[in-house]
Amino acid sequence: MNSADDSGSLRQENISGYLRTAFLGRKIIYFESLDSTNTEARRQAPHEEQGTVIISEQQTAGRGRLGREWVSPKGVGIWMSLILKPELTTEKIPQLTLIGAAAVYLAIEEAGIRLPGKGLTIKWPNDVFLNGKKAGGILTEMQLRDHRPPEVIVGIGLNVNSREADFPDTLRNTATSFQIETGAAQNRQKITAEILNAYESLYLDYLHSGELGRTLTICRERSEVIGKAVMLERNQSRQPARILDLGAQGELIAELEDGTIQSVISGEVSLRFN
Ligand code: BT5
Repeated sequence: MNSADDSGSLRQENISGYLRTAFLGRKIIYFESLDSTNTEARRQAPHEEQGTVIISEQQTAGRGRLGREWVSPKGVGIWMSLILKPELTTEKIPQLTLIGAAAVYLAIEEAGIRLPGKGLTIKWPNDVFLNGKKAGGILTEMQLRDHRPPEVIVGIGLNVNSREADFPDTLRNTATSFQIETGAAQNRQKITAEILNAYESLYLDYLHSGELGRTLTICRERSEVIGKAVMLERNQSRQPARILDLGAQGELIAELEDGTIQSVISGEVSLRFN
């Protein structure tokens, strides 16, 4: 993509044609470069309506969870943040991350992208894997103001057309993209719109029913972790466990070595494969 020809960019006009949403992505604030779309969304949330989306072709300070870095090179990925203002109590907010992962799965189906091998899986609660390597992640953040619905920022990062050379050496063996896995460049504009289409639908289901419904079905069926032995990492502690299932609220149900069953809420732990 060069600046004279903008037809490949993620500007609003290139995405709108694929959108079927009522409110999500109807306003896209577009940047060629930004520190982090989540940081920008936090700045904009107080004066933006629910549904506004921040997109940048590149992030210079893309963020993962717990202060980790998210590598976001120019023009090869989808780096976007959704501004939501749900009437939900705070314990119901982490589930918006699972909706993000499920929306990415549905979007890829809807875009007709076929992946060889085991395809797209979800490593609870926020990682999108392709054939066992990480291709995306979700970062949900919240800011509270008095007597108003919380401002929730759902940041979605997806490596679409990244090539191996786009990843630093430290990620070469663990990161992948749709282009690497399928051998062909994919349409970022359509994928972006399909994520927004799927997100809005799953989000409205959740708000109306209070249940995760289809999100839970997808996160279970496409789980990278159910049935596996993992290390639960919290702060400094590490605990071996076997993952049995996801509960109705999207929590992880883990069996510890002594046979006790524990449910784990997202945000509390990271999972590491042994
Ligand atoms: C995540 O964190 O996976 C959440 C990533 C969210 C990124 C989006 S992009 C739009 C929005 N704006 C932001 O600033 N962020 C959001 P976590 O589970 O903590 O994983 C971070 C780890 O993934 C890093 O420590 C690396 O090991 C690895 N990583 C970093 N960049 C990667 C990439 N592009 N592809 C695959 N793995 C990556």
